[in-house]
Amino acid sequence: GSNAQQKKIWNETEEEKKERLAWWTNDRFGMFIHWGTYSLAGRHEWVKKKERIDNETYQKYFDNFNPDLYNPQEWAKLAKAAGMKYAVITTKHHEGFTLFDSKYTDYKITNTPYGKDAIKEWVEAFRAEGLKIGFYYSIIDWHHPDYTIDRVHPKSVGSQKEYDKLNKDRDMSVYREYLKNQVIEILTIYGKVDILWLDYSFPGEFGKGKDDWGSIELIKLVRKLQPEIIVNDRLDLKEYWGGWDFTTPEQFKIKEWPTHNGKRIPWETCQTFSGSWGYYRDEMTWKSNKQLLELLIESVSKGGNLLLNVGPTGRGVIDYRAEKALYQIGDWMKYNYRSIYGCTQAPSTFEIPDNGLLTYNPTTNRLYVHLLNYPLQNYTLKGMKGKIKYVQFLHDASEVKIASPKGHWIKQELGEGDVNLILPVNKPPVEIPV
Ligand code: JFZ
Repeated sequence: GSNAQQKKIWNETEEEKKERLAWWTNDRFGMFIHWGTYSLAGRHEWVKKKERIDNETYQKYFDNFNPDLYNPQEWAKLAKAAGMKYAVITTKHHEGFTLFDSKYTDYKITNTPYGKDAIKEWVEAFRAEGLKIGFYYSIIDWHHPDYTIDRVHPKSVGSQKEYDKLNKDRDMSVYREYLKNQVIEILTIYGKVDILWLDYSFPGEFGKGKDDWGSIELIKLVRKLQPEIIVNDRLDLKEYWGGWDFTTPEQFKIKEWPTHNGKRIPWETCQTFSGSWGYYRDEMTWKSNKQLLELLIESVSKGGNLLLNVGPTGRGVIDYRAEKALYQIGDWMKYNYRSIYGCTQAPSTFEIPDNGLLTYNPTTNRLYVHLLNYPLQNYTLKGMKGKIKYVQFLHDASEVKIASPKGHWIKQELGEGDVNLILPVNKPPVEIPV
């Protein structure tokens, strides 16, 4: 067979894969949760690397980890209120600390003053709210004694010699086994897991890729343990069918639907409220509600999902700014969810209007026009004549009249196929602060 055929590591058809991902492509909106001992530092989840903190000094965050206000039911209720349908939590981030009770390390939550398995409680709470559950697991590990220290990371490029010395007693094959064992744990202890979010490969001269992680063996194991699971693309297996399910562009706006080998692929962008994934007390660049909503709408308008991140504090509470914004997003979702769930990019026969975004539900054949700025009195949909039967506002189902092109009082040049909508002068009061 073809090259791609030879590279198949498990025999799912394209149709079957589509089926397996159907709930996820339908649901569109999830909550990302970055929580670990770095939350106590309160200055970014990369603090250990950024400030070159050694294990001994970093230990204070472990010794003081005691989230007395941790109440995952509240988190789950918040996610649900925001209109999110799934959530992904860091079972272990790069710092190496596990929020679950692992047999393979002492560097775990059950050995902190908190003393309980936070993942167990989390899974129960999120499942109880009807949310799908996902596990983020960092394949990078800054704590494990056999993980070879990477030469290239922000602000710390040293000489090769220096790194050879640091790594002389480290053995990646031991770490590989550890990583595999922990992935087995998170995929067997907690029942069905809907998403696995592994993070991340950086193949290259100094980086780590599929051979370092044992990616092929690992993904086969994952598929065996959880046949329905949906996995991201950070194992460095992009060329392997079955090696990944969706791609994960980060903190930038997607220009268009991402492709691989010429085909549109499932994608999810993950985004932060402020400039950090982990709780960052002094970080002030918080996005506005309007910006956050646009991230969601824009993702769906290009066929993708949004995984919006919260970084709970060391006491186990979601920052009030994120909480407030999520409830307000929920207010919007309450009336507008129909333009998000089950929707995707509109067919190219529909031209994207000025200051607008289009989402489209292929099942109901409805087109949703998102006005990013409310225009004065009329709005032109170019090239849509004959393609639209009826127009209404989504929030209250009230009719939006289509101006008749002949004898229309608005003095405006209309193109042949253009449709002109007559809008109320005032934006209808929908009680959503943005
Ligand atoms: C990674 C982590 O380092 C970060 O702390 C956070 O967990 C985020 C979700 O994922 O950061 C990355 C990983 C990959 C890219 C960018 C940031 N990338 O491929 O562009």
